[in-house]
Amino acid sequence: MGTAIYPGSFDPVTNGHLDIIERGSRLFGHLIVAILKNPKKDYLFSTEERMYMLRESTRHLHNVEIDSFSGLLVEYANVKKAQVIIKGLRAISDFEYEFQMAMINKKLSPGVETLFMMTNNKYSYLSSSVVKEIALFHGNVNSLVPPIVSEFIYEKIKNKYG
Ligand code: COD
Repeated sequence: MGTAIYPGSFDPVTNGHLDIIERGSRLFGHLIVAILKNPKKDYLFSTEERMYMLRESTRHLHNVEIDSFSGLLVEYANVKKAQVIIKGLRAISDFEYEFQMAMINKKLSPGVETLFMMTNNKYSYLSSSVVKEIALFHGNVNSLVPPIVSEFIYEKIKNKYG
């Protein structure tokens, strides 16, 4: 069944991410959801907060591990002995970027395959950025994110942007 990695920023995790995690966990023996720690990026949530929300949202999936990494994804995949990187695709715009990333990753580490999973059409419009924007303007995000994210996001945005 093997090990796969589903990498991302997850700032914060959305129902679109969760759908890919649930489907991915049925395809592999072990699925590692890996949060990128990029010091150059201004995240709304800290790495620990993003990990906590992912752990709470995936408690029901017993072969899913939540971890974080910095540096090159393929190096992390090799350390974890993962043969597959899972990416979610929503639109043609995702494809162009992800195609380039898959080619670069293949060049850097030919043994690691990238597997693309199409979005569930219920979530094809959904991204962490859209969720943050709705919450910033006090809109309701309950149907877009796991309950733990709804619980924290308004307070977090208030503390960050006043
Ligand atoms: N439906 C389906 N899939 C979705 C949805 C949705 N509604 N929303 C997001 N996704 C997918 C995205 O397409 C992506 O595959 C994944 O979920 C995570 O999304 P995000 O937005 O949380 O994360 P990104 O896109 O910011 O993550 C980028 C990476 C961390 C994967 C990337 O930057 C990376 O690999 N960085 C490490 C450095 C590296 O190795 N670079 C490559 C060589 S230059």
